Amino acid sequence: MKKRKLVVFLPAHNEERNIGQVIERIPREMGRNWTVEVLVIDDGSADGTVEEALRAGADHVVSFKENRGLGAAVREGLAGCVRLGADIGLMIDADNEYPAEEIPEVIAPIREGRADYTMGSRFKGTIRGMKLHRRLGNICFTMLQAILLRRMIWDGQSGMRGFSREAMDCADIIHDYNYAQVLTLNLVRQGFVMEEVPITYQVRVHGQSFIKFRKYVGNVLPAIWREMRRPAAERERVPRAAVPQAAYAATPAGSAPQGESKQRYG
Ligand SMILES: Nc1nc2c(ncn2[C@@H]2O[C@H](COP(=O)(O)OP(=O)(O)OP(=O)(O)O)[C@@H](O)[C@H]2O)c(=O)[nH]1
Ligand SMILES: [Mg+2]
Repeated sequence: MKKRKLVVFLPAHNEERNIGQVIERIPREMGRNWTVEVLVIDDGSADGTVEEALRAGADHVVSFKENRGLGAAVREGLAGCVRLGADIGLMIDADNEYPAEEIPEVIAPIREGRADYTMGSRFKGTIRGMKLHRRLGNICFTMLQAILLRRMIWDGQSGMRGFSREAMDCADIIHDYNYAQVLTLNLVRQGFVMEEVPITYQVRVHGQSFIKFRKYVGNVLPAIWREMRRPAAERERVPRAAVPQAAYAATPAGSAPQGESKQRYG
């Protein structure tokens, strides 16, 4: 029986003090029928992020020559998962704030065929150390998405998300700066089923958040506007009641990504 594959990908920019710990926390055993691979998207880091990632056991690294932004890195991560033949992709921040050992729970709704897109929800789970203004910012941006999609969302800015193969194939991130809101709007409006899973979150111990309020709002709000103006091509919805494992076919690794990047696919 052909094994199924989970690719865990980490967008990273100058995370040499954190990325190794995240990779070491990733469970490599997911049951007999599964293989787990780790892909790092290094967004022009100027420190030892890549060396640390490889030391900790990363299987594949894509390095952008220059910093392109988190949206561009996540776009490349999703494409990389598809190239590597992943049945499921799981994105996790490289700053060691999210619980890599809870990956099995976060992808469970996809494995069980209930969802195409999952978000590890801090607000449904446990939050340690998040400052008040960050909480409020998260609540406001989450409410905006909930209003636009007319459904309940608990945590629209999570840095831990799971994707079915089909969701990875169809996801389109409209800007390079960020992905958090526009990716959810894009996938849900295409008809993909989203589910939130409670997770345990601990604010970063090393390094700095890249979020600068004015720059964030100035980039994210126009991108949400542009995303919402795009026609949402509703997919033909085929109910996928727990698809038997053998029915999934892993696609062979495809062509290399375009542009300024260096790859070390294992
Ligand atoms: N691709 C890319 N990733 C970045 C950049 N800046 C930060 N990151 C990565 O994005 C992830 C999240 O970064 P953070 O700075 O913690 O931002 P955040 O998690 O959205 O915000 P916080 O709530 O403050 O933690 C980490 O894995 C970073 O390494 C960047 O310029 N490009
Ligand atoms: Mg963070």
